[in-house]
Amino acid sequence: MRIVVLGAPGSGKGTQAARLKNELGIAHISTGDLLRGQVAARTPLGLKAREVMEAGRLVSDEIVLGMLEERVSQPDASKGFILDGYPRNVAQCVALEALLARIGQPLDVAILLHVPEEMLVARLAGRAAAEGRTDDNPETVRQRLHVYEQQTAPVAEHFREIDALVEVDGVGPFDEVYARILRAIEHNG
Ligand code: B4P
Repeated sequence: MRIVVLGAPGSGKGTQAARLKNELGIAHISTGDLLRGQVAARTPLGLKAREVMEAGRLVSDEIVLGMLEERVSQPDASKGFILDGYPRNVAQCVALEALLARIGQPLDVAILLHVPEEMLVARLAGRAAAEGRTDDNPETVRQRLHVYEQQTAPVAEHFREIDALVEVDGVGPFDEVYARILRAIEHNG
């Protein structure tokens, strides 16, 4: 099964995708985690990505696609995967469709998590306090939300047009949101 999880920063993509991975026994591929891994390892790619991430902008499509292609070719992704944080703009959406066609693994469903902006800001402030992620400061969060509206929201529209989009209310306790996602997959996957 191939699932895309879409939503604004702080909507719960990473949180819920990690749980889905255990339930469905497929790989969880987070482009944010892959990039943070490169930053932590101080690779040339990570050094380039770090500044962009700290400014709340998107890392170049070419870099992210290269990482993704490498990741989906690993054995644990052969039965399927949950994509968390990809695609994030229309060009990445086109690249993803070409990649999935090439590897013969078509998309089953795209899940869009809805959370009001004031709640997103509060969640990310909570994570900044708890984990100290450098891109969770208020100024960067504002920029990330802007990038989401401008560049990522059109991706959801694309999935809606091809009848692959399922919208889920992302407000509420973790377990409740998770149950809604499982129901959405059962009915649409
Ligand atoms: P990501 O790692 O994708 O960061 P994110 O959008 O904040 O989502 P994340 O999954 O971490 O958070 P979640 O909503 O689960 O991207 C970071 C940066 O990497 C980007 O800004 C960009 O620079 C770069 N990047 C990544 N992918 C890229 C791509 N494809 N192309 C280019 N650049 C890319 O959770 C957030 C918080 O909310 C957590 O603290 C969580 O505990 C809390 N939360 C979740 N669900 C909740 C609930 N139901 N109730 C209360 N709190 C909840």
